[in-house]
Amino acid sequence: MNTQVEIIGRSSSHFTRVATLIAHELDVPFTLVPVFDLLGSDPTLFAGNPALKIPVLRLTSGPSHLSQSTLLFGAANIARRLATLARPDAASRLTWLDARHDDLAHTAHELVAHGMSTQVQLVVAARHPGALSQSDTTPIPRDEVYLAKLQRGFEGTLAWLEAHLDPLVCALAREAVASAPRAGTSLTEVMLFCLVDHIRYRGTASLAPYPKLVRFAEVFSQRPSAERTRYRRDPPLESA
Ligand SMILES: N[C@@H](CCC(=O)N[C@@H](CS)C(=O)NCC(=O)O)C(=O)O
Repeated sequence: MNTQVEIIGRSSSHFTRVATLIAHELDVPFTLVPVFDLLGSDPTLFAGNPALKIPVLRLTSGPSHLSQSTLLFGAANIARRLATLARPDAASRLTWLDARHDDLAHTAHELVAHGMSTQVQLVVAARHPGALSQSDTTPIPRDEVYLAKLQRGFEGTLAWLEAHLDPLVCALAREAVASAPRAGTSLTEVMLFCLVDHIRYRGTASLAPYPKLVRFAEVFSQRPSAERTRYRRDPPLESA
């Protein structure tokens, strides 16, 4: 492959981990370019993402004097693009939802994506109390009311995923037994793993009510791609 692949993000971010874990699953070599300041409001801090979010995928190709870069924003978007760069045998390890119509799997995917976004808000709220009420463009209720609803919706989402985990994994794996380890995986399972493991890492909610999700994450964490992307702080860049 003569395309240089960079993932701009951070090793403690669950959305970034979806992208990096999938790059490992797909055997696509990449460089992680760490972002240290998530509170900045200059898009250049986020590799040009106007939404001021990570991860961003930067693909650079061509000889150095003529090289051209393409940017892609968003973990799921990045995952799909990485699949186009993978060898066919590696690409087939990952399955996507659109290939079939399974109502349970689509609803679960929506809730996993919602849970991931809520987790971002809960982490921000925990670190910067008052941050959620400071928007001058969107009328947001007082912190406590907003946070209580956020937390309630988060717990409801996790409870739903706990209750539907077995049929969900069977549907995604197209197999009858949910617990059997398998070679491939799906975007939905990668996202669910990154979410549950991030809740453990950040302590945003108790995982005690969700033993099936915990077990799912334990089994998933044995995949080499999961081991290689464990949550951690990125070391500061060496100054030149
Ligand atoms: N829609 C984006 C969401 C990404 C996202 O929320 N990333 C978090 C890090 S896990 C972020 O950029 N947080 C900084 C902020 O929200 O200010 C995606 O799918 O990748």
